[in-house]
Amino acid sequence: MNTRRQFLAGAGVFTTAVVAASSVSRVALAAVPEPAVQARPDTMPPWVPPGGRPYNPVVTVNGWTLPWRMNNGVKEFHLVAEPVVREMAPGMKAHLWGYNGQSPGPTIEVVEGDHVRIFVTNKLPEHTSMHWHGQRLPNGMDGVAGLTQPSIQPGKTFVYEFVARRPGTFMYHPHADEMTQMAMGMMGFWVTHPRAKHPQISEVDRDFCFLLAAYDIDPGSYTPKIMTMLDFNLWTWNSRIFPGIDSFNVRHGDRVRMRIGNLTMTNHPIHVHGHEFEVTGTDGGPVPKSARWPEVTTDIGVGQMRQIEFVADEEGDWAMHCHKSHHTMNAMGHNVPTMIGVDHTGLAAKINKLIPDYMVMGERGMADMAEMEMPLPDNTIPMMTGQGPFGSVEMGGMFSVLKVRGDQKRGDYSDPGWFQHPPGTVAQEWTSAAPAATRSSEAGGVAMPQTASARSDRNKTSSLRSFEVQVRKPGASGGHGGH
Ligand SMILES: [Cu+2]
Repeated sequence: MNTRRQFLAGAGVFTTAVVAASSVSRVALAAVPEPAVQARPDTMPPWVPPGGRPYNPVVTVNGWTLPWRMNNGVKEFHLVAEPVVREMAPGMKAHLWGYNGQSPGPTIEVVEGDHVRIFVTNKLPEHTSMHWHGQRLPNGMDGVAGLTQPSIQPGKTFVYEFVARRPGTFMYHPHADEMTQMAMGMMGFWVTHPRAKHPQISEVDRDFCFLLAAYDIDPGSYTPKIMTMLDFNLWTWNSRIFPGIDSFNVRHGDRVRMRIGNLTMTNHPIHVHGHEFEVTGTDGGPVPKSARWPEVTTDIGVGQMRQIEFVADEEGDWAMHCHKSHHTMNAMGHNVPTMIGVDHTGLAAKINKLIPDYMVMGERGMADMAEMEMPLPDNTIPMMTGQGPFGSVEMGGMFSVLKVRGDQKRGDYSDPGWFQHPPGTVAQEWTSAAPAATRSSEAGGVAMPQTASARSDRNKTSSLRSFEVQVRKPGASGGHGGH
């Protein structure tokens, strides 16, 4: 995680790169703003715009905001679709496709009513397009290759132009060879701030955003398997996995907003410890205050965006994660048989003759995985990892920590370190005698007495099967296999 010094060192560091003249004509180059490129995977401080209408900028977790230039009243951005190397966590890099040096691409922030022009340059080996997910815009700007525009061929630049008509949380991603391009990490966030005080949009002290993305990268390799539909093994926030996801550092009493978009192939119930939040906005805009209810977990469906808000009024280090437990594990956490209760005695010695460093795991549960020192393939993060102040937290994937501190300064997003618990407020071992549990009967009851025929069918495959046999004419061949 970021130290304060690293965080400040990263502040405002943007490098610019001119698109190679061979890929874009000189005439176009003169009109297109230089694309900003960011190679660091750290959380960049909020980008306060130098001009235009003011707003309270968002912070993209392990990401950054794309600078723009004003051109006769139009906000101009330049996105470059290109292969990138993304550090998913220290010790693991992935070869992805993204925008302006990163996956996900930089966050675009504008104000309701802004006239926006976005240049999109394609430096990929295949065509692409850009869809502005959730926006009201002219149909021809919607970015669906083949339907609303020709695709952007390699080396070409397209320009999109529209007015950001409604405030809210949006995403951008290709609508061309989507299966490949989204599996490779092509996506980004878009925030449109309200132009004035809005009755349903609160002003907040901290405004975070991140995208949920899933990858299937075999341990020891670098490139996602794009044909995977369900069996992903890396569950990421902004293409980062725990322990590589920065903590959410806030001041005690801050009103905190988190904007979350889901571009994976499954839903993610996002759970925040220690606080209740409300969903204050969805894909379609702000939720009316009268329609909100308190939650500690909210499910974010495929293709959806949610804004959650809460007052951070409990100090501490609060876990925050997807509640699907396989989504808080890294690669190697799947396709492992359950070995709880299996006696491995003697097995390790036999396997060790073949594979010297092999260790058996799972006899007592999978926590051994966090402690094991079995060598991993290169470029692989342990399945369960992360060292907290009290030991291993045995997590991976979609997990981070909300750090609420009384002495965090306003606008300071740096990591304050571990929480110092007041004396007597930490769960501890009970060292006196504890009474043995009183156990009730082992046999369960039934809601109603079973019928005689159900009892007699118990040894047949099923009562339904015996019914089928009865109604089928003798000798008739059914369509069922096995008959
Ligand atoms: Cu999940």
